[in-house]
Amino acid sequence: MLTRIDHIGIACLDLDTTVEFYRATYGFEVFHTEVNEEQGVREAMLRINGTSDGGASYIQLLQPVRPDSTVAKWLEKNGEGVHHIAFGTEDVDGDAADIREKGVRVLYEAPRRGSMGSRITFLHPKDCHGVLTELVTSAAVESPEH
Ligand code: CMX
Ligand code: CO
Repeated sequence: MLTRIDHIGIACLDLDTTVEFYRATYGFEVFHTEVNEEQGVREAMLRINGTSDGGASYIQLLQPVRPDSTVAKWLEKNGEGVHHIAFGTEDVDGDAADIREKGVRVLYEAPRRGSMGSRITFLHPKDCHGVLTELVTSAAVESPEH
């Protein structure tokens, strides 16, 4: 079951400048940064609020680290802006399977690694009324001792 908004993914040209905008304008601080080589991004997670299911909600700022990455291609076409939304679930495998049964294309056979050790998959935007949609099970939910 999808129980929360995990994050909103925003594509930007320069991560440091964009992080500074979110800090100076809204007071949001960086909670975590990492490079995800597989996804081709350097990212900053800005934690907005915690939720009762052990997860939290974030703004995910994404800067491409290679020109052939999905985010680089998207930025070239669209410029900076909202790239995807992500729903949180305790069971990304089960929810992805259920959604696939409904005829929506799930992009990965099995969930891959997302921010902070989470497990993620994506639904094709053309099957979701134009919205690239990510499903996330956070590491905190799977191993609450961490
Ligand atoms: N939101 C909405 N529509 C999108 C989109 C997005 N982010 N990205 C692409 N599309 C649309 C395009 O506009 C295009 O539509 P038209 O045919 O009408 O022009 C269509 O989908 C195909 O787009 P494309 O530019 O040819 O791109 P690809 O098919 O090569 O890739 C997708 C699209 C969704 C398969 C790819 O972006 C993908 O695999 N995404 C999942 C991984 C990802 O986004 N990783 C980065 C974030 C990592 C993280 O969150 O941790
Ligand atoms: Co994301």
